[in-house]
Amino acid sequence: MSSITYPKRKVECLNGVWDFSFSESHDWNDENLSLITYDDRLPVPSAFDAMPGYNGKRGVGFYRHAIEIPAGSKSRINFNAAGMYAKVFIDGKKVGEQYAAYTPFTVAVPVSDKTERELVVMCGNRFDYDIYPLHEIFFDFYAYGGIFRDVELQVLPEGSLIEWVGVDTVDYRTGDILVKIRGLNNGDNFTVAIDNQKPQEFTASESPTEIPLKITDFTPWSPATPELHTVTIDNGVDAQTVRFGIRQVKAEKGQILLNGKPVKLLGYCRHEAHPQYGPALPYAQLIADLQILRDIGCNFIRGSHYQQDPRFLDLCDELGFLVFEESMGWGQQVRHFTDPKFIDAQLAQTATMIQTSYNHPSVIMRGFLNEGESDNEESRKCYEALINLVRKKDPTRLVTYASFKHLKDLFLDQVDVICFNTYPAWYTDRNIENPLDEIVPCVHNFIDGLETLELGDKPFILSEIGAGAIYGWRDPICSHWSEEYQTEYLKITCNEVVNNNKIAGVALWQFCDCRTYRGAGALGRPRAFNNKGTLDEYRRPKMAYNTVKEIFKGYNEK
Ligand code: ADA
Repeated sequence: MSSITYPKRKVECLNGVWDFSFSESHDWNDENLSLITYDDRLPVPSAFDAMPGYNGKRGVGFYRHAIEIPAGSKSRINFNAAGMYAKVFIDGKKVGEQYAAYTPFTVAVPVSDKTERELVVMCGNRFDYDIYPLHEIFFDFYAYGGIFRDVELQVLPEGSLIEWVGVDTVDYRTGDILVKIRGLNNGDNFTVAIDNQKPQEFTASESPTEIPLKITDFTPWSPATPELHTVTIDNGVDAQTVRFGIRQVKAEKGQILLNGKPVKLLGYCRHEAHPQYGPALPYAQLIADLQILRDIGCNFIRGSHYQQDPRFLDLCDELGFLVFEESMGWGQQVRHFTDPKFIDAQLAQTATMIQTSYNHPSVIMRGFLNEGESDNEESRKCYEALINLVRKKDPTRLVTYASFKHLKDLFLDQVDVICFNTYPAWYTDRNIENPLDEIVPCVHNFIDGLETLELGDKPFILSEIGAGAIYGWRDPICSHWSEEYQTEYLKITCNEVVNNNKIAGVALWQFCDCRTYRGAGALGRPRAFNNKGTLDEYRRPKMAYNTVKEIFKGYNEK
């Protein structure tokens, strides 16, 4: 089931085949839709530029769909993601827009006495910093356009709505939880029901309303026991059921503790990507990816480099994976971190991410700004704003970001977990004959350096490390790009991770190959793919698969 349901709203999934039109030249500011000719049909969800008719094209895609809403009813449409940016129109009138590709958004449908309504979503995929400062041409993952994730129509009841429900574990040993509710007004009567038990009655006295409760019969959520519960809030008019798990995550003495016990995080960075679908992955693919990760012996996924599909997080909750969730960012610099437009967009997408994934027990840590210029004093304001935002919005998760400035990073003292992205033995001096010898000393140098900086008490994670291999490229001299080299590389890395108790975890770069830059940007990316996957883009295992599996499984069986 979906982890959020609305028992008193009429909910309709709008996924299906919609009318479609594409224009390479349409001006993004031109909101007159009357001249658009819908000469094609496309699935929703889809990335239109991953579809055969529009592969690689940049411009504006128009998706159109007829919807039925009872006359005079209030309603809204939830989009789980649309890229790179989108405007939504009902009956030709703009009702909302979104400038954050992987971030959900909602539009209110203007009430009408007509039942038949026309929904048009305009999706732009041209790079333009002024329109969309969050995504740049230099990012090492392909920027698609389209309606990437599920679309849902909700016909709303008349009266006040339960807008949001969040559940905090207060004590994983006793089952004490805190239920937070947004949308209730002072004096409103409402009920709270845990799982399928009898509802208890309450009266709201503040906003957000906070209700302490105790679950009596439970096993704390963990990868081995992914037990889930539900809470239903009902104010007589509207109701919302959310799913949660009882668990606590803490950083202590260099370790990550899940329900009081140290856990070593073993896993991969994963893009939501497939050559045929771009980021609009079919449900079966999400499940297949998790089956593969489980087969390798992983308990950990870094959702690189943007908010993941809520269906994927639902599955992580159900199957027992631990997730490092991050908002979109890739290698941004001081010029971004000093631009109020960028900062505002960054804070907004991160705040939405936190609100959306609040009840997923799988999400144990949150980050942002992958590989930003975090060794520069001028970046401080932006980093601190994000760190404070994440802590304030959700004090129950760990705060981090993936740094490639390593020991020169200026903000490590402010995070709960130190995450370094590093590529010893890959991006290295061409005069080194045995680059693989660099891996272990590089990792030890970080650990020693963190001790010297008096940061040794914070858990340390290798949030990226890896080597490229072209699927099927075997080479007796074990050169760069060969499956042999990647296998050796990951063998050394994984052995170090499982045997070194100063390493709290690893997110190997990366789960599977994925499409990246086109043009000269791809010079270091054969096939225009990032080839550091342990599987290729069709999820065919490379030679390293069994090596990583043997090491992770060996560790898990200890
Ligand atoms: C970076 C980045 C990844 C990828 C990787 C690589 O660390 O965070 O997205 O680009 O490098 O393959 O070089």
